[in-house]
Amino acid sequence: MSFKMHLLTSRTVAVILPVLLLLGMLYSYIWRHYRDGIFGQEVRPADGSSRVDFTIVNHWFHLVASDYLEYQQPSIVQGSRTDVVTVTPWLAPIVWEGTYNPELLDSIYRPQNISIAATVFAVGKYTKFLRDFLETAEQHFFVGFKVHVYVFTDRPKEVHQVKMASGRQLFKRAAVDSASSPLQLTVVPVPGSNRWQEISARRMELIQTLIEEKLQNHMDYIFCLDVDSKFHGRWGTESLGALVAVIHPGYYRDDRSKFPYERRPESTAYVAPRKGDFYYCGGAFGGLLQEVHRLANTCRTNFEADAKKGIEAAWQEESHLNRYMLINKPTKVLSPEYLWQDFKPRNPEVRIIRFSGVIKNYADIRPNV
Ligand code: UD2
Repeated sequence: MSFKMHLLTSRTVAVILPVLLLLGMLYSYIWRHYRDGIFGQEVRPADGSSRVDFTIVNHWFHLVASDYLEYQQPSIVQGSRTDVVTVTPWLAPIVWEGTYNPELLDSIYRPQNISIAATVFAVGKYTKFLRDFLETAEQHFFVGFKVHVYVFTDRPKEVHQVKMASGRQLFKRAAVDSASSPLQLTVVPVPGSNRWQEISARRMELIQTLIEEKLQNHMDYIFCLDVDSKFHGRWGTESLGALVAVIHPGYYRDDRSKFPYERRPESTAYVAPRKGDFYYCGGAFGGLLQEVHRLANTCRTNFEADAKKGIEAAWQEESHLNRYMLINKPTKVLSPEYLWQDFKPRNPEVRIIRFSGVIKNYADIRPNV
């Protein structure tokens, strides 16, 4: 190569290299802004590791109402419910009938095309509750929205019988609302157990795995529900929030000293005597995928740490959930309308029962007593 040629090549390299570098920096800057705008900021785990956990989609928190919808003027001086408390001390709404406008809420969430996963466990004889659970979910649970129910069971054949008996592969909601989409159903096979406590407690681990392996990037929200229950009224967009807890119907008028928290300090679920907000149900909770994943992961880890010490919390995963929610406050709290118990007479402040546990004979259905 001649000296001139050599000079030309080194000059070209000297010019092209910085230009390429600049272009690279510009590209990464633009991409980062574009990605954050669309997907939100990356959420890094609390332990400071570099593993990317989940992404938060900002537009979910941006509430866009239709310009054409007319509805009753909300009052700023007169609450629609004065007989109950409708906000927590950390300013999360407590949802009671009469505190929200369902049409307004649906009109905000429908254009977002959100999807909701629901998990339900039917292990052993609990499969007998599935038909009523699914059929009533079809009528009342997020009608008009994309809902996918995941049934965890050791008896998949019995779930298929429920599906066949309903006369269709998918549960259709046409009878309720012609605009609504069908309820999708997936059966997840799980092993059985000789102990009901283990079945109940193992749910957190399976929910965590489901989110990681199947739901991430496909669904927006998740609700985890007890199968021995039926829907009787609307459960819809008013229940959406980042972390959603349901107040247990059995203790909501009691002093917190009576809450059945885990009281042994050796347990990771321990709650001290003068602590506690509300006692929440293990039978219904939910929220955004990443929030429920964090909850399930923590409860499962704490449950395992206890097991190593030979401790099982007083109410299994419900105790761990209550401990978790005491520290990680729910952003939306659902009143006991969202999980009542059929054997309990309805109190006057409960104007509607939306979801309720059926009366069951524990000795008949549990593998152990
Ligand atoms: C309460 C809670 C429940 C759980 C439990 C403590 C409510 C309304 N219920 O209900 O969520 O926290 O206390 O462990 O808050 N299951 C089976 N097969 C079994 C046993 C249980 O599939 O053999 C599943 C099933 O989905 C059932 C759930 O576990 O709905 C909870 O079990 P449960 O209903 O027997 O517990 P229960 O009524 O004491």
